[in-house]
Order: sequence, then structure tokens, then C-alpha cells
Amino acid sequence: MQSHTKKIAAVHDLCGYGHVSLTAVIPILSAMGVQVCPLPTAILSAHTQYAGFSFLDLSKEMPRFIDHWKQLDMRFDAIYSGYLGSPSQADIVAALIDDFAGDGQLVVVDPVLGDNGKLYASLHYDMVAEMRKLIQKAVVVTPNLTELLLLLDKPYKNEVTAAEMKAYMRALSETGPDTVIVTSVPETVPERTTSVMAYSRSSNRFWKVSCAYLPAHYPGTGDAFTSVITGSLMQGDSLPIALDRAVQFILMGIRATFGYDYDNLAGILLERVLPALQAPVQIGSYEYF
Ligand code: PXL
Repeated sequence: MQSHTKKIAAVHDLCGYGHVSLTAVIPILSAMGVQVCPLPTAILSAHTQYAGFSFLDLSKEMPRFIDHWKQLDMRFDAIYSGYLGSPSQADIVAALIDDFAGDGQLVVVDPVLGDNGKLYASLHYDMVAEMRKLIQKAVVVTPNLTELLLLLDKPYKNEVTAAEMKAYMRALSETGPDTVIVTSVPETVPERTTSVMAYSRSSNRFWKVSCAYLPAHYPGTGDAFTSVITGSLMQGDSLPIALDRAVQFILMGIRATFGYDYDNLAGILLERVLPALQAPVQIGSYEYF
């Protein structure tokens, strides 16, 4: 099949409301010039932080998508997975990666498991075990601090030193992925900030981007963050530039939303900030640590 734009296989759920997963991944990567081919893991009325959500698990349908994609001889420039509808889907995604990922291809696994020290409502510890296996096949993984500690089987804590973070990122990378990007890392010195930290094993470098802490929680910011990272790497940006672009975009989204009297569960007002993805890269603030 001839390719005119870069294509990505995007393995995430579809939520009818809430700016998470595919409803964040598709608009962001499209705005960055990438054709998204969704492989939906589940269909929900709204994300799982809303009480009473409906949930259709697509585990049976997913292998049919993959079989048809093989018949169509589809080729992807990248594979990107996120929230899975059941632990057994980890094997389906692993098979997709085996079938479609060539040498040096970008494989991004966002191990969506939880936030603020807790698993998401629909998930149990068997998902953590399956995610540990799946990340072995990734090139880039993007856990938040909660997910990083779950994957490493460490108790949650919200105070971590730079030395601990370096050891944790190295340990996760040793299980397979070259690049580990950790979001929502709280820091208090020299002032209260939230950082994104990253480690690349192949270049043996650690990177950090810090921003002011904002006292608001919006579901889906992790999905939006990893989507921008993925689009940026597909455009050929370096890892620290990708980190800068993603942090700037999320901050802009939060700032665009924060000023309103608004239901934070509905996620950031993504549509207000999408055009910013077409702007040239801004001078950023990444640090080497
Ligand atoms: O943004 C992560 C996410 C993805 N998909 C579903 C979710 C959540 C977080 O709550 O519920 C269904």
C-alpha cells in the first residue's frame, strides 16, 4: 500500500466524552500531520472517572482488525498503545508489534494504569503484570509517577529525589524500552513544580522539563502528552525538543481551561489549543541532569 503521509497504528479505547484516549490521540496526531489508524480496545460512554460509565470490551474484535490489516498489507511508521480494555489485550498488542514493527520503528507504549497513587476504577493488578510484559517490546514508554512505581513494584510515594528517579528510570529501561519518560514528578526544591523526566539508554542521558505546579487535575492530559511526544518524534525532533513541545502544549491546554468555571473531569479544552501544534517549535526549557 502506497504511503503519502506517515501512518500510526493507535491502540486505545474510544470514550464518548472526556477528551481521553482516541478522542485526544486522533486530533493531536492528525494536527501534526500523521494519519491515525485506530485499533479500539473498548468503547465507553465516558471515561472511567465518571460514575456509571458503559463499557464494551473489544478483545474479540481486535484480532479481526489485525488480520484484515495484514491482508491489506498495511505498513505503519509507528505503533502507539495506551489504555487496554482487558489484561488479555496485552498479548494482542504484543502480536501486533511483532507483525508490524520493523527494525528501528517507533513503538510507544503508554502503560495506562492509574494516577495519584491509585489504579483507575476499571483496572486490577493483573493489568500491571501484563503491562510489565508489554513494555518490554516498546522503544518509548511514558508512565506517570504512579505507573512507574506500579511497574517497578514499589509503594507509591509523592516525594522522590533526582537520584531515585534516575535509578527507577534506568531499572525500567533495563526491562526493554530504550527511552523512559515519566510525567507528574512532584518537586519542592527550589520551589513547588511538576517535572517531566526522561532517560535514553542508547545515549545514556537524562533530561528534565519543569513547570509551575497548577492545582487542577484533568483526565486525558497523559494521553495528550504522549500523543505530542509521538508526533514530535515522528517529525524527526530530538527527545528533549519532543519533551519541550509536549510540556508546552499541555500547559497551554491547562491554562486555556483553568480560567473557566468548568467540570474538570471533562478534560482540557483541547479544541482551543490544537492549532498551536502547527506553530514552529518554541524555544524551550529542557535541562540535562
Ligand atoms: O486517560 C487515561 C484513560 C484512558 N481511558 C479510559 C480512562 C482513562 C482515565 O481515566 O478512564 C477509559
